[in-house]
Amino acid sequence: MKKIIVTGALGQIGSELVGKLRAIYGTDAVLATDIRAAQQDGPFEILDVTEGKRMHELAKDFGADTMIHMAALLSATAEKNPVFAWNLNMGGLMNALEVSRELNLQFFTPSSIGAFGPSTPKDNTPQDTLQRPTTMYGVNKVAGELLCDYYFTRFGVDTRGVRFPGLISYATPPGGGTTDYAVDIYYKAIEEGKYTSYIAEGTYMDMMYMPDALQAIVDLMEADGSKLVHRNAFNISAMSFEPSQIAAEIQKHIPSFTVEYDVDPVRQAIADSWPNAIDSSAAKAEWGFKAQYDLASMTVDMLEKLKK
Ligand code: AKB
Repeated sequence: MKKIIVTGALGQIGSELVGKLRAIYGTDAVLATDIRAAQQDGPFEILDVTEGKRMHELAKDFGADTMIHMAALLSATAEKNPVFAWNLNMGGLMNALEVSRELNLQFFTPSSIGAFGPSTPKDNTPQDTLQRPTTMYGVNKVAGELLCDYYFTRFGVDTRGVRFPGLISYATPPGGGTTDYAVDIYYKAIEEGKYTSYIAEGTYMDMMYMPDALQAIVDLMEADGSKLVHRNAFNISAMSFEPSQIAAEIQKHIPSFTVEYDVDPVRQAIADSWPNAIDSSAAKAEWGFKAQYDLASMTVDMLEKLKK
């Protein structure tokens, strides 16, 4: 990666990824784009990813050799507006893949644990398994995984990607996801000393701390392509927990912290359709995926950073 265009650069992952990429490859090597304007430390352009011609022009003028396509609606928001989600998630991805084909760009886009469904094995979910998701987000993610495979086998585009679990960060709040409770809980623990969870006790989901997610993107993009068997949609996870376990971990630092439950049926149904814990062994074997943070070390870091 030398000249990288990032879509969705102001989103939960994009806003931290751009900083990391600029630290590694240089400020001017990363063109951040998003549908809304923002003050940036480096090159920035407004881009609606449903406008393929503008995406092509921006990537070409920048001299990009890499596209990191992050712009997408998350699971809960997509469920509220499925038609818009289809148009944005699939239209944006098609444009990004086409621009990558036309300009011969290396390509990354994330899939998600949302690409699995209720008939998927719930524990130690294999890399290659049944995928019949019951959400629009999941339908988009499965179709996206297949499209990325297609662009590699049909056109030779160097497509790569992972299935992200819920991502937890102190820097940028997520928006519209099912796993967001695991971020909100830290904010509320510090601000109010209590949290009301919209996800029921006992609901396990895979999670990862943002620094590990960003490192995974860089590591996969830098990996030797000849060693990749899967290329796209690698299962990666750092931990799996349910709400009372993250609450107990926070209580080790804030003993008075309490949690109540007021379950949101929409997000609970989505969570119930996802795995408890996925198997990341293909990512470990093919490109050396490794997470540094577990629940305990992530909690120490989150609380320390948020208190500041
Ligand atoms: C969401 O909850 O929608 C995302 C995801 C797991 O893809 N965080």
